[in-house]
Amino acid sequence: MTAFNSVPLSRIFRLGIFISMFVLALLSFPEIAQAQWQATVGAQSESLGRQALAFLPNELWIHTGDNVTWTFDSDEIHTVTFQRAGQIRLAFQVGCPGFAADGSGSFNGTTCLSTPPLTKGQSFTITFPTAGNFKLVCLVHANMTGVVHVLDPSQPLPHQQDFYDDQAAEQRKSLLSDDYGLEHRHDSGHDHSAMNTVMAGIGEVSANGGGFQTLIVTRFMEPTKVIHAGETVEWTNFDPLARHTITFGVQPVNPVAPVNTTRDTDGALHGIVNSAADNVHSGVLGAAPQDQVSLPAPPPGVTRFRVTFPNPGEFPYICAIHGGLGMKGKVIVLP
Ligand SMILES: [Cu+2]
Repeated sequence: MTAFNSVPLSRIFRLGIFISMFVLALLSFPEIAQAQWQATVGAQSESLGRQALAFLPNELWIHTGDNVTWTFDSDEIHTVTFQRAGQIRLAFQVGCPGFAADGSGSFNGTTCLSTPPLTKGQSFTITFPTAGNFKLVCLVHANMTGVVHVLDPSQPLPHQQDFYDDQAAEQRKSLLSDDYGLEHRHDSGHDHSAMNTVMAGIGEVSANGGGFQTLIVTRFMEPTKVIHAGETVEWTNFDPLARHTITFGVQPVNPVAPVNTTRDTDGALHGIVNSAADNVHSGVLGAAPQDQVSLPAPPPGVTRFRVTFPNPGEFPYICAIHGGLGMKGKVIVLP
């Protein structure tokens, strides 16, 4: 029988010496251990209504042979993806094509590497055996990029892990803070006195030395709208990146195509909700991508959706893409 107090002091002392020698060995030969770096993917407010679409931080300097572990921290999905130079970008459902499995992989610039779409609590580790500057992207969100500078071990690294931890915390705070005043912005260029308007999402894209980081607000800014029978509500998407829908009734499997709508002369889509049993769906709202050299010019996107309510009642709706993050609203129609 061994009791707690029967461990001899000499044994504890020997253990102490052993640990000291081990620590000394680590300090004396730092180049033996391949460094293990940490970064975060995504961040969110407590309500989930603000999502930082960002690698935190989005720029790292490491040595060849080092690993980077990216830990995901949002309910919104993201990928960690390194494409070959010049590779055509594929849909996030497709991957590179294909996804790296089992939580780890290696990237040397010649073969694309992508995680599947991952969420809060999951992580993925990538080894970089070859020197170079490698762009990091999320396949789900266009304006979410970063870079990993992989240097030869003979070159000094500018920062330690502490620096990156501080930078990640700073970037997270800056993206999720209220500094933008986004929720207080108004559609001043569009002021029909007869129109009841709701902002359907807003966001902000920013850039730094590592690439692009984006904040999206996955909320209807006036989630409960009170109107009178016969009136029309108009929703406008103000987000430069995220697409949203206004969906009454059944959520369609494919959110892209509108359901039970007609097109107004200015291009906005329009539905009529007579009763809570009606299915009316905007399809995805958002500005068209910008014209780019050597690519065909896209037509204007559908940014506005109107619904007319002939009858009194309460009509809940949801964004079919971000409902899981709490992007929901209600129209109360008084007689
Ligand atoms: Cu949405």
